[in-house]
Amino acid sequence: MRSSGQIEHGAAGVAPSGGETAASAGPDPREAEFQALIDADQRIEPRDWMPEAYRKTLIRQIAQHAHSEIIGMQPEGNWITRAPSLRRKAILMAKVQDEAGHGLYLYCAAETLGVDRAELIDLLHEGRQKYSSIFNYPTLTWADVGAIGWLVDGAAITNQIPLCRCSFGPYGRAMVRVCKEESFHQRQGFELLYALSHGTPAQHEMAQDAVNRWWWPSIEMLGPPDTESTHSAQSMAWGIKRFSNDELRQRFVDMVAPQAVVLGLTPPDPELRWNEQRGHYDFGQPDFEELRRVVGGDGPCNRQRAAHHLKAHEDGAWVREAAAAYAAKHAATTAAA
Ligand code: BYC
Repeated sequence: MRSSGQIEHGAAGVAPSGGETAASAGPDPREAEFQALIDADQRIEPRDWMPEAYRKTLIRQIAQHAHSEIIGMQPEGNWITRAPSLRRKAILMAKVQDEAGHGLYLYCAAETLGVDRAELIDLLHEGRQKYSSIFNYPTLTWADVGAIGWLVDGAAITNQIPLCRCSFGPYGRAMVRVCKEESFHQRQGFELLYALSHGTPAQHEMAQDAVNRWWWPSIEMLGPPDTESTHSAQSMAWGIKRFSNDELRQRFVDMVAPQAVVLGLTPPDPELRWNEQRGHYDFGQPDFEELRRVVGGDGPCNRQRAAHHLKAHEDGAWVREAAAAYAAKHAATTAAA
């Protein structure tokens, strides 16, 4: 495994972008140019100068996002061989494949910041980078595939649509396509749950049980409350995040609460009700202690997800080696010609 300490402590393998110019007195004038671009809502591109902390924040968030897409293939992948019809199987395979694609765009976006995908994957395996808490819950029944589409993809879209306007160009542009696909994913989850909810009593019960289990983790996946969010203020000042975790949580609840009525399913929150005065839904207090536990590695499936990813990575080593050998051979042939 390669050493990855550089990413956490310095400019992993790229020319320094100059945030901390050695021994120079006074503020770096490039800092003012960078800030002027941010203030004018312009995009920062990979070759532009950027403060080191901005670069590190983006690497942290984009890598975590990429890892989430890839680890997120596991809970749903679990149901591909057991989908109840050929149509459902084809849809689920396409969805899981889309998630692999999202992971790849995101690793590419991170690489424009001068890190290497292999380094990021090593950091994930060493537990030094995170992935979304939501993928540490098990998929116990077929209805969970619907609940993931409706709620998890719903929360993901709520978070990701504003990321299309992220100040860092490659991340924002990757999000445009990701959001189009996620929105399709959410609809398939809704349609799946609708069919179950309006099917036999046993199917309805299965759909309700899935919603009971996925409702709160989906609300929690939008991050800790604003009072405890360490990165929000700085990320918002930099135009990386456009809304705080709690603002996005409210948007998400406002979107899914009326959809639950159409589905004929009851969210497991006795405090969920429309508040005419606020123009929003009121909802109960999420269990942020549980979020902390799951993020800290103690969710129902953390160990299983990490072990499976590591095994798949090791099993695939020969593919990476073969591709590298082919590329080297091809480069040698081209150079000789
Ligand atoms: N899980 O200061 P905060 C998908 C961490 S995949 C784990 O608020 P920030 C899909 C946070 O990293 C969708 N960790 O942080 C795929 C930080 O720790 P570090 C995934 C979490 O970054 C397959 C600490 O808590 N989406 O759609 O300002 C199938 C303090 O938090 C979580 C993204 O990744 C969590 N839930 O805000 C289906 C979107 N929440 O890093 C669907 C991009 C917080 O200091 N990411 N933490 O050690 C973001 O928008 C932001 O990173 C977050 C957190 C809103 C998640």
